[in-house]
Amino acid sequence: MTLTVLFAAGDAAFAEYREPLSDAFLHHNLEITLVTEAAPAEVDYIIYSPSSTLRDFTPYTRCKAVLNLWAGVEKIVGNPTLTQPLARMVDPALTRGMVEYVCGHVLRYHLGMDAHISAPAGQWVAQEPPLAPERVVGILGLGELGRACAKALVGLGFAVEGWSSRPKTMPDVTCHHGAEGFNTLLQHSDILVTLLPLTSQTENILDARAFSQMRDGSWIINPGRGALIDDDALLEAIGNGKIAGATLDVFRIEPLPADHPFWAIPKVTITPHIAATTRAESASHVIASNIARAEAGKTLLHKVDPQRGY
Ligand code: NDP
Ligand code: OXD
Repeated sequence: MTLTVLFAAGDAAFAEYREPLSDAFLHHNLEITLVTEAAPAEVDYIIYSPSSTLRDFTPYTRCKAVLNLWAGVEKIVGNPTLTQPLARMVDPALTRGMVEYVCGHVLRYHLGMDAHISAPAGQWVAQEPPLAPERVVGILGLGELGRACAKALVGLGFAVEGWSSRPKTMPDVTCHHGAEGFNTLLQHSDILVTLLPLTSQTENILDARAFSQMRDGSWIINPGRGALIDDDALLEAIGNGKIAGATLDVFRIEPLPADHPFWAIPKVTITPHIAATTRAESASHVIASNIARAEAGKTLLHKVDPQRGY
């Protein structure tokens, strides 16, 4: 039977995805008509990204699943018209990208690289950074991405601690959970990485109270979501030296408006939501294999729990 798959992720993405998706469908023995427009009642699956104009899922009565091209689902999970199962993107290439981004920025702060990069010519100031085991990297969120980053940082020798909603165990990682665990992680971390989804529970989780618990001169790396951080509280914490530097990849408004104060602060490094991009070839295989699973009557992988919001 031929399935109709609606690509609702924007025209630019369609140009990028059309061929890799067709190859992946073939690879998974799926007969699929891939379209950007269709009568809603004839659509079997929807491939979605927040750049889509699709907001009302009600008419898609035959649709068996909505497959998000993004790992984060905060822009769709609360849609009251979405009654179809939602799967988010979990992809080895995306995970690898995040591991590289996080390790790169952790090493930059750990080694104090900025001091050398921006040192005036002729300035010969030798510093001895601590070695990795003396440096605690705290990771908020021990999901697909947080766990992979934790493992890589352990491999580099860092003392890694993590925090999640439910209790977890991980080799060589001190795992915390709950409100008390959150405070402990903040108090221990020299470098704090935020890899939480944005939900009503996590919005503004890094606020003035949280910053006040952190070590003096600690660093923050946020590739999670902009609204995890209270921007004003971060500006204040940087201003008073509590936070020595922040690398931010995600923002409440993207692109970050030109007049946002973050742009003017040298201690803030801004990257344009590139920590881990979804790459068409690998993501297409994830989508195709999930459709193949659903068609074989198996449960969808990476299904979002609407109650939890991630
Ligand atoms: P997962 O859903 O796999 O993991 C989420 C983790 O956060 C889990 O460990 C979960 O705990 C924890 N968590 C959620 N809510 C809470 C809470 N209230 N208190 C404590 N812990 C909580 O997500 P991923 O690792 O795949 O992705 C994380 C986020 O990274 C995405 O939601 C997205 O926002 C961001 N992202 C950013 C990208 C970029 O380029 N900047 C690219 C991709 C993703 P538990 O395990 O107990 O459920
Ligand atoms: C995200 C993504 O969720 O790029 O940020 O997948």
